[in-house]
Amino acid sequence: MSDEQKQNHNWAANQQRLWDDLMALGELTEPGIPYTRRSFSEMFLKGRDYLTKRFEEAGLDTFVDENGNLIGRLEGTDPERGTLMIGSHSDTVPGGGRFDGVAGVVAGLEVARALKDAGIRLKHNLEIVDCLAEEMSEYGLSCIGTRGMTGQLKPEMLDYKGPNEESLRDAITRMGGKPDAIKQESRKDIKGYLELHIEQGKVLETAGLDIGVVTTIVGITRIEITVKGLPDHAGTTPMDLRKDALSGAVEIIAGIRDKAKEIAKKGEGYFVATTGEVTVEPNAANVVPSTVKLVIDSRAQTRVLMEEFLAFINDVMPNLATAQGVEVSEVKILSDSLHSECDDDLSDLVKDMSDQLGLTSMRMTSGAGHDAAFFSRIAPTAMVFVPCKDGRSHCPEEWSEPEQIAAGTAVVFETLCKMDAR
Ligand code: HGY
Ligand code: MN
Ligand code: MN
Repeated sequence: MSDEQKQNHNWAANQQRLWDDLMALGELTEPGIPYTRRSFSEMFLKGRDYLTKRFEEAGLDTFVDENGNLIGRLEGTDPERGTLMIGSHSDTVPGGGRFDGVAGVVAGLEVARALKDAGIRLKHNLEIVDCLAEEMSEYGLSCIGTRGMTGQLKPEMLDYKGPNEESLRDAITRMGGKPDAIKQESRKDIKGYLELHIEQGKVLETAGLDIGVVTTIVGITRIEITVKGLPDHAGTTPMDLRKDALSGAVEIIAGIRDKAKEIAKKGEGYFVATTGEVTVEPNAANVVPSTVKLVIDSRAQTRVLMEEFLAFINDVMPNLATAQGVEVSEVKILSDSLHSECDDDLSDLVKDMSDQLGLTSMRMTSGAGHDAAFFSRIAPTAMVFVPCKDGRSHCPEEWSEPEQIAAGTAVVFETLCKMDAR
């Protein structure tokens, strides 16, 4: 981005308005844990209240749909054409940042305001969406609102349990949704979906580029592994007589790490796997661990790579525990989403609009999951990445510059106007 563009660009987006909303939302975080607004929490609802007010001020007809998504809608001059959607998510990971997700929601809001400022009424209906629970939630599922809107939230998922044994069904109700009205088929009126998101990696920053045009969004498979041992006195149980579940779990964690490195090194596509959650029972220093639950987050650019990893989980991983004298008592697939492809034609449009605005760009894969992955299965979908500082994300250091967000928003604005004219 040229210095001249940084100073006085004539993009549609009002940079200061965007930035003020982002920083105000960043203040809505659990006390002492920057920046945390977990889905289904009271703090999340505070963020929803802020967005609702701003949506209404922008003249959007604002409501929560049956899936728990917050939607701001502008009827088009020719509603029969269907709906164009700009969305992302306002929930965060624990100790997350101020940009992941919420930058995309605020960008959509800013596009709506910029259209109003310019006196532009689209032919299509326009919906700005804050998708419920994009991040992996305490109910064992991510992208909950988007799955619902696109007919991919299976009925049995509503019985998933969260804190205090609350069902996902009740949690969605608490967010203003109507779980009994959730359909097993997608909305039919969505004719295109755009999502601005920080890259959450350092490819754009390293290459000195302004915009990432996303091609593939990795498939994500999350697996819960339970390792069973025997609780015993840590002092009186000799090493060769104990059944220490954690000793088995650490071998599994190391085995998963090594298998992921082996697959990634093949150069046949992007692959990563993380053991991000470990629960030890009874979790006391003087008790031999009886049970360990691991949650694995694995991501692959192709299904072939994911199948290779799943074969390792099924055929090799249990032996790592038995070698330590304990056993894997359960392997549960929490979610299994295929990789998804953004729409070529719409992505070409994003690239053309970036060029037209004098912004540099490249096509790239997303190692992060996004709401766009679910929309891509039901409507033409494109993602606009903007750089983030040092590629950091899912941490308080997450940062992107005001003009970087404004540039991405301008690309979304111009792309939307072209989509509407088609
Ligand atoms: O985990 C992810 O990829 C996304 O940030 N939810
Ligand atoms: Mn995230
Ligand atoms: Mn995100």
